[in-house]
Amino acid sequence: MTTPDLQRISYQRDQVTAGIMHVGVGAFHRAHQAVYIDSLLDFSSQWGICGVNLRTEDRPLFDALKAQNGQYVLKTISPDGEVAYREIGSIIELIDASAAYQVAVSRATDPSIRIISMTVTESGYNLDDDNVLDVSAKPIIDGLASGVGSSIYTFLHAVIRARASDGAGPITFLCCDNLRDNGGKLRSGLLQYLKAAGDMESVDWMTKHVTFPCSMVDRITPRIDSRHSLDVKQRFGIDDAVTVMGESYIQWVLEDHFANGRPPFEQAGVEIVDDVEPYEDAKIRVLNGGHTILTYLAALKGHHTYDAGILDPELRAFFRAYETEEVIPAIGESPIDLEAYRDIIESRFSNQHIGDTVERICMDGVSKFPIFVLPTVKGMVNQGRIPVRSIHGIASWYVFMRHVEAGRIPFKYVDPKWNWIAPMLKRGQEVAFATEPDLWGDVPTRCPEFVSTLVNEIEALDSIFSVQSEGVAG
Ligand code: CS2
Repeated sequence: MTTPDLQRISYQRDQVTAGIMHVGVGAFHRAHQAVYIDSLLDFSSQWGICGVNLRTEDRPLFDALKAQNGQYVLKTISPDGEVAYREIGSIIELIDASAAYQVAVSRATDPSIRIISMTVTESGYNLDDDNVLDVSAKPIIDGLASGVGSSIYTFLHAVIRARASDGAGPITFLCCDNLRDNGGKLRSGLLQYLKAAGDMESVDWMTKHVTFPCSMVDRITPRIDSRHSLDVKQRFGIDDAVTVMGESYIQWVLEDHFANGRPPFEQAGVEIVDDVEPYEDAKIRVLNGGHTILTYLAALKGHHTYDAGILDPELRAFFRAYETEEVIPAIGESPIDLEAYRDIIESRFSNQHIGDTVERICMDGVSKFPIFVLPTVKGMVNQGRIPVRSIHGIASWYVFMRHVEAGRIPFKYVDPKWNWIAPMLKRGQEVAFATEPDLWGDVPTRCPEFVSTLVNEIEALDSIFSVQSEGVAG
């Protein structure tokens, strides 16, 4: 096998200035937005990225990125195994706000920063199904009390106040997380936060000077380990502790709603559209929903990687049935060819070369089901149908969590809302889980069969995967 070349940075990095501040420079950002911006810097040097970290637990990664001056190697792999390596240099500044909050806020107040974008995960917005902000969530309580902290709202609040007092000019807040109507959700969450803080001046400034474009982001970005750093070292002699890997596929669809200019995104292949909604809706339901519905069954069957899960004939048939019989009919009319879209996603999911783990996709189920799966459930119920495939997937998540409690899952299930969901896993609490409005909205009241079918499915899967009753304290 010939060694693929490393595509080197072709612009003058020292000439680049930051026009975007990005909060959350994790693997997804570095394999997605930072790559698009990197492509633009050849001819548009004022749109470099200033990366910001808000979370103390992310400091090690952030420090490692900083030690490399924000530069790293991206590896991509196509479903047929074609590999490419590229150097990415678009993150030109890094500020750890978890250690130096005011430094980040005052940098955001520089008029040259015209966009603040973010990837803080679905659970980072603390919104329920009706977009109501959970003011009892710890990061929100802490932020409201002290004016600093890990919540994105606390940071944006500080930025608004500083920009308003400095006359720094309008700004765009760009959400790049997998939420439907992500711009609208960020706006709504921030507005509620400012009101909870009693800061009506900031509400007024935000209303006049901030826009919140919606966006759809897409690239499967597996977690990687030290083997990849070794690979980069051996091939190219580069010490890279924060190298990233993604599938070759990449997509970014953006609403053209920027308060103070924007990069010429089109030139890097970003799709600029008037209405992102059909794209983000399809992506969240078909791709993220497809991931979520299958991953717990894959874990219960002992698969380590997601491709192994979807290549399991039983699980593949289930995936296709879920998409074809429930997701696509629930979406209904769409400008997108949903069957073709499903097939592309199925082929991406089957990529055996990227080793995307079941562990990564399992994490954070409490936040994911209401966003990724509930719209399909609701769509089916609206059509008077019982979403049996969705229910099967939901039951598998529940049984999976019982296995987590019983110590039978060979990886750590990470869910920021574990303490909230754990009591519902006890024997006899199945109905409480199946009727929980924070998970299933009004579906249980509108469709009692949802509850009874879910409880039966849990029982059936419990016996197939035979959790011993003593494993879960009753
Ligand atoms: C995944 C996403 O976390 C998940 O559940 O579905 O991370 C997915 O890989 C990305 O959204 C792909 O764009």
